[in-house]
This record gives sequence, C-alpha cells and structure tokens, in this order.
Amino acid sequence: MKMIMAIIQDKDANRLSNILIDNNVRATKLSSTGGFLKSGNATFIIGVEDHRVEEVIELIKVASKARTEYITSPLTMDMSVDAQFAYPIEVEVGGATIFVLPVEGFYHF
Ligand code: 2BA
Repeated sequence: MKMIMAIIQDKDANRLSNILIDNNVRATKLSSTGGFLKSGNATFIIGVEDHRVEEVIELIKVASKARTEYITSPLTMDMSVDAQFAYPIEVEVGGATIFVLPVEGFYHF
C-alpha cells in the first residue's frame, strides 16, 4: 500500500474530490497553506493499493491545472532614496505537487 500526498490549488479541490469519488478512491482533504505564497491550497491524503498509484496520479493530473499568480514585493530602488516601490513578481504555481510514500501499516475500524 502507498500513501499519496497531493498538494493542489484550492480552485481545483472540488473537482478532484468529485473525480476521486467517481473512481471509488478514498481520500482526506486538508486545508493547507503554501509556504511561499502564504495562500490557501489543498492537500489530499490518499491511501491506495500499489497497483492503483499510477491511476490515481493520472486522476490528479486531470483535475489540477498550473496557473500564473502574481505577488507584490517591495523593492527599494536606491538606498539613498527614501522610497519603496512595489512591483509584481510572476510565479508559476504547479498543477500538483505529489509525494508517494510507503505505508507500513493500515488500520481501519
Ligand atoms: P507555495 O509554497 O505557496 O509555492 C507556490 C509557488 O511559488 C510554487 O509552485 C513555486 O512556483 C513558487 N515558489 C515556491 N518557493 C519558491 C522560492 N523559494 N523561490 C521562488 N519561487 C518559489 P509549486 O512548486 O507548484 O508549489 C505549489 C505548492 O506546493 C507550494 O505552495 C507548497 O504548498 C507545495 N510544495 C511545493 N513543493 C513542495 C515541497 N518540496 N514540499 C512540500 N510542499 C511543497
């Protein structure tokens, strides 16, 4: 058995939940926050048999979409000038970041 941890964008979370249900894949969705953008994303914990790992990764691929986001960062143009200018930085946020972990035990009561 493997545990798939998939971090996807909030905007895609409902679609992925529905796709997993339709394909009889059990999952837990956690609300998470990206360390860099500090904005909300969603982390899915999915326990699956080894032979379904590739299938589930494909389902995640179908549901998630890469997007360009912009963050505003202050930039001091010149230390001698007491002024700060904000400029947007373009960040490409991936469709999904996926970890596949071995599962030593699985208990379900
Ligand atoms: P965030 O940490 O908010 O990162 C959002 C996007 O910002 C990243 O997209 C990447 O394009 C950019 N980014 C992140 N750290 C950066 C840095 N130090 N310098 C420049 N740009 C940076 P993704 O790579 O697609 O990541 C999307 C989300 O997946 C991340 O949100 C984070 O929540 C998670 N993630 C990505 N890699 C991870 C890892 N190795 N471990 C744990 N979580 C990870």
